[in-house]
Amino acid sequence: MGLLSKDTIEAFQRDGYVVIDGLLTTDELDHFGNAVDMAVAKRAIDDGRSLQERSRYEQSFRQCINLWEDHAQVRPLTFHPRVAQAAAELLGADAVRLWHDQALYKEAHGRATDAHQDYPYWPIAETDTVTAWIPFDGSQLANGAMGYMPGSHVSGLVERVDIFGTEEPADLTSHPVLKGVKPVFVEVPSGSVAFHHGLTVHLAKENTTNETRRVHTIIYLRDGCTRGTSAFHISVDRPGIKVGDQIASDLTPIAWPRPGNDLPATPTPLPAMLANLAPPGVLPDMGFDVE
Ligand SMILES: O=C(O)CCC(=O)C(=O)O
Repeated sequence: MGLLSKDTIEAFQRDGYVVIDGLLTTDELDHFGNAVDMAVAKRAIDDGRSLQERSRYEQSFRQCINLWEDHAQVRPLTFHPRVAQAAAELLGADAVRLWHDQALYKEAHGRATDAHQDYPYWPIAETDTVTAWIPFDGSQLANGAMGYMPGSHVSGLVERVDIFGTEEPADLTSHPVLKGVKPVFVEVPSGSVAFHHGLTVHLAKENTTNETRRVHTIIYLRDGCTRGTSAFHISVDRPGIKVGDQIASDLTPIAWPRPGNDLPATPTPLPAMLANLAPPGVLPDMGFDVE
């Protein structure tokens, strides 16, 4: 049986984003919020840098990828059946796989997130991807609310913006293809989940408050998607998926539907050669311990 209304699915197809209320209970937010807090703190333990000492990109948020791997308490959130079912229905997919999860903790006075599309960062041939953005305390304009450019996912724009470098990137919101479109900043109530398509141009405000904006995100792709290019990405290079092959491995398991809502097994550990690709804490630890 479907979870989402026709209106919700149509809004996503039209705008490239939608906020869905009531996907998580208050108990789940408390429980998973604590689990992700602990996981992020553990990943950050060896990073003594102040916000100012971090890179421009890192000043926007502390990013911890694939917490589901090394933190068993986070796994039921990353594979939350209702959130994953909603993602599948938005994509019109019979099944979705996980691309990866990531906590995006925008710390007090963290910088704005530069406008970008996600899909150009991923070597996936098909564009059927969607991100679930879960703020444990809801999100407000003051603490880093997301903004979306409505319809940008069907504008034909596919532009890789380098938001990782030292220079301020070109402002994608002013791209000629998007003339007349303005970002819509959205406050997400607690318990709701904001979804955006991989081609939707999005950005986030700075966090002007003294509290961290605590967000966990889950990126899904339609089951059956294939690797499009040889551009490096951990989600396909780690399991050795070749260009043209279906993206299917223990690192990108089916998120929905799962028989009996079981949880996927821990994937094959990260090879040592890939462990130091990212700043401290971004990727799962080598020889991690699942609690
Ligand atoms: O949370 C943010 O500030 C940015 C989120 C984002 O870019 C994403 O989830 O794709």
